[in-house]
Amino acid sequence: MYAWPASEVPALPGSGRDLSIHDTATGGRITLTPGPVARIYVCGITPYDATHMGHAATYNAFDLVQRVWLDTKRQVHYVQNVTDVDDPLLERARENGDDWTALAERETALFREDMTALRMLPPRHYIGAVEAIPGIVPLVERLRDLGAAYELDGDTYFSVESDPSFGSVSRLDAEAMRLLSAERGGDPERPGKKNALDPMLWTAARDGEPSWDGGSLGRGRPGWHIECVAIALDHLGMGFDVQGGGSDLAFPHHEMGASHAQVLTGERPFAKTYVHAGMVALDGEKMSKSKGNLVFVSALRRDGVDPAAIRLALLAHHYRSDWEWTDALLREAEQRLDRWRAAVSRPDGPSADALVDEIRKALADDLDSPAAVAAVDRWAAAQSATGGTDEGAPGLVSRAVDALLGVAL
Ligand code: 5CA
Ligand code: ZN
Repeated sequence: MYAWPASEVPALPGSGRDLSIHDTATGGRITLTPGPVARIYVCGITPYDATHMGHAATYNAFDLVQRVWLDTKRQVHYVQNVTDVDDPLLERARENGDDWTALAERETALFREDMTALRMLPPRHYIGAVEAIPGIVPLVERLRDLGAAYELDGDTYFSVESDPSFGSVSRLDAEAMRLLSAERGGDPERPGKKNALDPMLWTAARDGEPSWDGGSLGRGRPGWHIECVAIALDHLGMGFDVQGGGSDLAFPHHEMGASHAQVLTGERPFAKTYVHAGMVALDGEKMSKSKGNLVFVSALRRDGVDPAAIRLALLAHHYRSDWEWTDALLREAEQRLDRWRAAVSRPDGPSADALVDEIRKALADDLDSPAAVAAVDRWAAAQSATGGTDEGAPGLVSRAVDALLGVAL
């Protein structure tokens, strides 16, 4: 499906630095040195509600990854999915007496508008679960033929024991996996499974639910993890540079995806690095559609909040930290935006060459956006205190803040 329009990324003098990023699977830093084309897969939304600040924070982190790569003159092959058929979407549609396809289309359209307003660069391939079904079915059949999948009352499950490296993404112990599996879409209590953790690959058609032709699997719909595997393998192949998402995706989603792909291809790794953003909370609890404690990007925009201020509020936090959304953060970001805009609107200012390098250095250092923001703050403070005579400086700052942080001044 179509994604959304790309905002222009201004070119900067010199070249950026290679990105060193925290990898969940090793628990340490990895310096990424992709070839001329960097490959990234970022898990997309399940479109049953609007984009909240938690989603926006996660997509902001991976937008920064793209911007760092573009600044090193690489091309970026970025793929994102939309989980446009899944249990929570069907449940929400049922509760509201809504048509599930209409709900998914409406919320996906709103997501596109939010991403555009926030200057998040679009993926090159934006693929819905439904449109991926013809590619998913043969993968599930292959897993079954390899002995890595089995049938239970018409449903098809993946056997986690078929992957000797199962567990290597999240590195959790069995008990933690079991708890998270129950919380995050798994069914560890279902009798008859070979291993309680085994996830569904293909759900047999159920009354009142949509279903598709599954070839030898029978009619049904795809499981969640195989959806992202099929899309990533189709558009990126094995060994792509980064798989990204919020920290709630490390297990089971990214763990299971890695296992599916590794068993299917006999190769490792699925992704070279697994990168996870922290969780944004509201009133002390993780912001989530199921809890309903949400601040929506679209609602703030409707209230007249400048999307650049929303983006600055996100950038003020390190992507790996868990943090709490408050109105005060937004006020602070609005004031910062005003200061930065005033500073770049002058005809000259203090030299900004060192600032560009500071922003580059901060982002290359595990996407340290708060350090990048602090560096721009210092330049803006110097501009307002003493000014400067460099006529190119305000324009350079504006271009750097846009190219590297996605904020239009
Ligand atoms: N469709 C699947 C991924 S394939 C999914 O998790 N969709 S989602 O709509 O629930 O979440 C979309 C992205 O936002 C995921 O990367 C998720 O980890 C992230 N996310 C969800 N809630 C928060 C939050 N409160 N803070 C930060 N990131 C969040
Ligand atoms: Zn995913």
